[in-house]
Parts: sequence; structure tokens; C-alpha cells
Amino acid sequence: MLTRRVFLGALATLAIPVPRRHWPSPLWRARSQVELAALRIDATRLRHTLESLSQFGRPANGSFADGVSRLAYSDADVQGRAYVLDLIKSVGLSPRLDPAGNILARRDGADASLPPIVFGSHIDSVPNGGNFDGDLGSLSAIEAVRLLNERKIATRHPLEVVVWANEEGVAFNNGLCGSRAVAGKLPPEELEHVYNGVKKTDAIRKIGGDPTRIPDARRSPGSFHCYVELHIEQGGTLEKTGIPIGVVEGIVAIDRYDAVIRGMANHAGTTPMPDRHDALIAAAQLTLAVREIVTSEPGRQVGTVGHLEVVPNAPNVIPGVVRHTIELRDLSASKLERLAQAVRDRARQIAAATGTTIDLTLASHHEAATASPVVQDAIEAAADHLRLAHQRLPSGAGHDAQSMAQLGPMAMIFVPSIGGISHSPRELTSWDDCARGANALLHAVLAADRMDVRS
Ligand code: HGY
Ligand code: MN
Ligand code: MN
Repeated sequence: MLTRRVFLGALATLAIPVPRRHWPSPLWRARSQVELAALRIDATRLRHTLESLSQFGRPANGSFADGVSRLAYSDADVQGRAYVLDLIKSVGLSPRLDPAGNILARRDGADASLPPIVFGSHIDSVPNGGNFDGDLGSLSAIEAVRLLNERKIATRHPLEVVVWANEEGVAFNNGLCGSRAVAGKLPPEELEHVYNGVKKTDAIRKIGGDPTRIPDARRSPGSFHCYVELHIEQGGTLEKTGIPIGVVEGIVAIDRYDAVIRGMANHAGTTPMPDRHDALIAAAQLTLAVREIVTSEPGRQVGTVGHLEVVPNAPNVIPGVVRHTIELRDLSASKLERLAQAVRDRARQIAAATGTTIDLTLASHHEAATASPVVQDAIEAAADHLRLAHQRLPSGAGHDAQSMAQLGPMAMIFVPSIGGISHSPRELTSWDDCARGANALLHAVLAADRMDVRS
């Protein structure tokens, strides 16, 4: 069991000598503390890889400032993954794909009997997304390994870089796909889903996965030492406080519902208003009801109707069918259930009042996750070593780290999002903050490597 005392004692080696009993291995003793402490990633190279990756999914005739649409399983995703695979090979690792299409690359440690430290993120985006969501954590992990290889620094634990498949879940309306497969939470029936006419099994094959062997992607609890993910905050807290490093305490639960509203398509000119069964009017009322219900009590909960389809979507036809999503998020699963029940109750009233039917089905549920206090301490010690201010905060965004939390200790590092903007071409983090986050990731991993869990 990783104890705070042992861990912080080991962390102290970053700055001050510690009793020999904490020094875990001769090899590690061979590296001077000063050398390890002085390690910094190459910020120019990190920026170059971020700018290079952003070409895949960029709008035609666009520039970096126009962001990306690199939806999971799209051609742009395949191209972006090919770039990342080449980059991983160029730093001296041999990447492999697991059956879910996750990209994994292992760096041997001095003690092969130890479980790996896993770190990375994702590179798929939302439509018209930004250049940093997922990309920063994925490319910083690769850059950290490149530096360790260049300096021939051996860690005790093996390291494993990961680039997760389909984190966003815009494709097939269910996210954290790759990491849920690793956590054993990608059920076979999900593989039958169809998105834009493509079956999920074919989409997984397209990125090099093997949908017939999804269970083989599963990892057992305790099969890794810890998981650390660097990510942009995607909110405005750090920018407001002027603090460069966020240490994530927990990640929200996310419930996504599919709403299907059926009214009656009819002529827009000849159907009197009182005689209409307008599915879009019902959807509009339900959308407003979601906001009213979610804001009816104090707290950080959020609710969003982000996707909506109207059938037949013609200017002179009363909408007969509307399909839309409802997404609810909060750290408390019981609060989510309470809010969802209020939405269901209101949907019944709206259906009766508009002469429509409203069916709500749960499309996906992602458990809330608590970060490991010990690994959070590692991140804080790394930030202190780098003389970077830090603060603890929750994550309103979902992350693959919440899948990994089901298997072992995880923690996340946030860096500021300018204007708190994300999931937009205007998503932006300063290059200096990108470098600060990558250095915090590097030193948090090195600190985690010094934990001697046997002492
Ligand atoms: O939707 C999210 O919270 C994350 O960006 N996938
Ligand atoms: Mn992300
Ligand atoms: Mn995202």
C-alpha cells in the first residue's frame, strides 16, 4: 500500500538527501539527484509536435487558430494516430495497439518485476474542437520519454505511454471507449451501435483494433503502479486564480440520455395551431426544463442539451420527430439520479401538454472518480520542486483517468485554459503553461517512480 509518509520521503529526494533505506535501487542511486532535479522537457519540441498534430482534422485552408475536427475513427483520427505512432517510434519506443485501438508504448524500467507507471491522454476531438484537449497530455508523455531516453535515465518502474481511443464519444454517443475497454466496461452490445451508417466494430477495425478481442484489452486492478494524466483545465479556475498547476481531486460522474420525441408531422400552412403535435415545441420545453431543474439547487452540477435532430427538418412541415441528448454531470451520483428523475417527471408533463410522446433512455453512465491522495501529493511535490504554484480542484470534464481510477491510483494535472474556453477552435493554453504542465508531468512520474512500496 502506498503510504503518504514513504511517498513524501521519496519525493524529498528531489531536493534533499533521504535516509538510505528509502533509496530503492543501486541503479537509481547512480543518478545524481541534482541531474534528475534539473531535468526539463524541450518546450520548443513539444510546441512543434502540438502544431504538427493539429494539421490532422484542420479545416480546409485553415490555420492552427481554426482548431480541429478529428472525431474518433474518422480519417483525420487515423492520420493523427499515424503521426503519433511515428513520433513514439522516433523517441525509441515500439508502440502496439490493443484490441480497442488504444496506442500503448512501454519503456523498460530497472526492475521488470514492478508494475508500470502509465501516463498519456487522447488525441480525438469534438467537431470544431481545439488543439490542446487530450493532445497536450499525449504529446507531453511522449516528450518526457524522449528526454529520459536522450539522457539515458533509467526509472525503477517500467513506463507506459498511452493514447486512448475515442475519449470524446461524439462518435457513437458514448465516450472513454478505449479506457473503458481496459477497465472491462465496454459491453459487447455497444459494439453493435451504428453512427453515421458505420458499425462500431468496423470503426474499431478502421483504427487498427480488433473488436472480436475486446475482453483481451482488459487490465486487472493493481496491474499498474499509478496513472497520471496532464490535461488542459477546460474551465476558467486556474486562469482566474493565476495558478499554473491544478491538482485534480476528483472527476465528475456523467450521465448521457437519448430523448426521442414523437409528435405528428403535418402541413405548416393548413394545420391550425391548437391542432398541432409539434415535437420541436416539446423538445424546446424539455431543453428549458433541463436548465431550470439543474439550476434549481446550489452546487456545481451542470446539464446540457448539445445534440438535436429534427425530422423531417423542412421549413414547411411541423416537426414530427425530434431526437436529442440530455447530459447531466456532478461529482455526486445520487444528485445526478435525483436531477434525472426530475427531468423524467417534467418530460411526462410536457408530453401530455403537447400531445407528443417522450422516451428517455440512458445512453451512457460514467462513474465519478476520486484521485489518489498519494499521487496528488506527488504532483504537488513536483510542482513545488519546479517552484510552480498549485491548487486542488475538481474536474467538470470527463477523462480517461476516471476509467483508470477503477483499476488503481490515478491523478491529473491541469494547466490553465485561456478564457476557460474548450471544445472550440478558440481553446488555447499558453506555450509556457504547456511546458510547465509537461515538466510537472515528468517530475510527478519521476517522483512516483521513487515510491518504494516495499519499505
Ligand atoms: O466531455 C468531456 O467532458 C470530455 O472533454 N470528453
Ligand atoms: Mn479531453
Ligand atoms: Mn474533450
